[in-house]
Amino acid sequence: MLPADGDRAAAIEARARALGFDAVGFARADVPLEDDHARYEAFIEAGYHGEMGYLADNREVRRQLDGAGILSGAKTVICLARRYAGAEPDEPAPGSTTAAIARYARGRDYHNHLRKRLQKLAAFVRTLGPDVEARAMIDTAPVLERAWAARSGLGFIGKNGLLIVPGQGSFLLLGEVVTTLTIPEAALGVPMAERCGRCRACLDACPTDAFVRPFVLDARRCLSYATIERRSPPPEDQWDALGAEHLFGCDDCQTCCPYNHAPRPPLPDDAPFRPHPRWDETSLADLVAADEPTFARLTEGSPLRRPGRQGLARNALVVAAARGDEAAVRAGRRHADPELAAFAERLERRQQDPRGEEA
Ligand code: B12
Ligand code: SF4
Ligand code: SF4
Repeated sequence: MLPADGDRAAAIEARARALGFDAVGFARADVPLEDDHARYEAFIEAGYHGEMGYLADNREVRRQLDGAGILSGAKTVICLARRYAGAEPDEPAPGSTTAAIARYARGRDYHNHLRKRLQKLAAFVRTLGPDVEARAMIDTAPVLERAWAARSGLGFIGKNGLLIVPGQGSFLLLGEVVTTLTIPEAALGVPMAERCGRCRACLDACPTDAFVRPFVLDARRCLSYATIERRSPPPEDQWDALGAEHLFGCDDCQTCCPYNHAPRPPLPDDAPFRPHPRWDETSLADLVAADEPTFARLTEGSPLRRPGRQGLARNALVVAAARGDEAAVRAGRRHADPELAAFAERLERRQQDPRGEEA
């Protein structure tokens, strides 16, 4: 028997929690974003997206969910968050490869395992009425995920731009199920007021001063962009900031946030986000020297595949130079890929002559 109108939200929430989601919120999908879309337009106009051309595509589609671009006739968006870090007793050893990987990326690729859970939730939603359509999304459609999550009352956007769920922090990933099913008004979330107060720890902690002002990030200056999304080598003026601890992604504007230090429930023991042992067994020199088949094996099912073999090797070289890891830098200089070898040489020259007086 189908749940009565008023019970639908409760049934969906129970199913989402059984699928491992830590927070669930509902919002109208047929009311377009206004302020958030204007912020997004301003971000693109300012060129803050850098080489991420895909962010500038489908600009109108990003305003709404109920058009043909996402799901015609959509009425509701179910916003979900899954926590991936925090409150674990076992931080990786400082100086290890694992410690230089952002927390979300130390285990399995969330695009794969969270998508499967979202698809299961979408399948469940389709059973809740005749002809109900539902589409699961996680970085897979041109959607402003944080803006919808904020509208659904999941949490608030902090000055670091991240969605923070009070009691859970910001080390969480977002996903959505958009559907033609309607949810009673009473179950829709109420957006939360921002709760940063006078704190500005994230703005001060950012190693590259990437925030133009609170809430607004110039992605071109963000180390996450430099190590994951950028296709060209990280610019020399970011090498020091990348330093010894930014092989892939950056958590600096989150580790300092008081919301990530408040007591939180422990993560489930079998969490797919648990650091994969392969990173403790892989040295920076291994990452630098890897040929395509080795890279494919090392990054199987891992977010670290995203920058490609050359990109990850370049990141490893920057970290190696900062750590004084000569074996890794040597592996770079001798690399069969002439671009990598030249990059390793530039790094080495800079180390010997940090002020560039040689030239
Ligand atoms: C492109 C992208 C990046 C880029 C650009 C980030 C950026 N700030 O724009 C780079 C590569 C730099 C990046 C980095 C990271 N990312 Co990213 N990224 C994305 C992606 C794919 C699109 C973001 C986007 O559209 N940016 C354009 C800007 C304009 O939109 P926005 O950042 O969403 O901002 C909106 C709201 O914040 C709001 N807003 C902005 N200002 C204000 C001010 C006020 C007062 C209010 C109320 C609201 C508000 O309006 C904006 C426009 O709608 C999303 C997934 C998605 N489809 O949404 C993941 C996503 C945002 N990333 C995520 C993560 C985890 C990260 C990193 C932590 C990874 C890491 N450890 O290295 C860092 C964090 C950097 C940071 N401080 O933002 C998560 C964030 C989860 C969360 N808790 O918020 C997302 C949602 C992926 C996911 N599915 O979970 N990312
Ligand atoms: S992820 Fe790192 S570099 Fe990017 S804004 Fe946050 S602190 Fe700055
Ligand atoms: S560090 Fe402070 S200012 Fe930044 S998001 Fe957290 S509470 Fe807000």
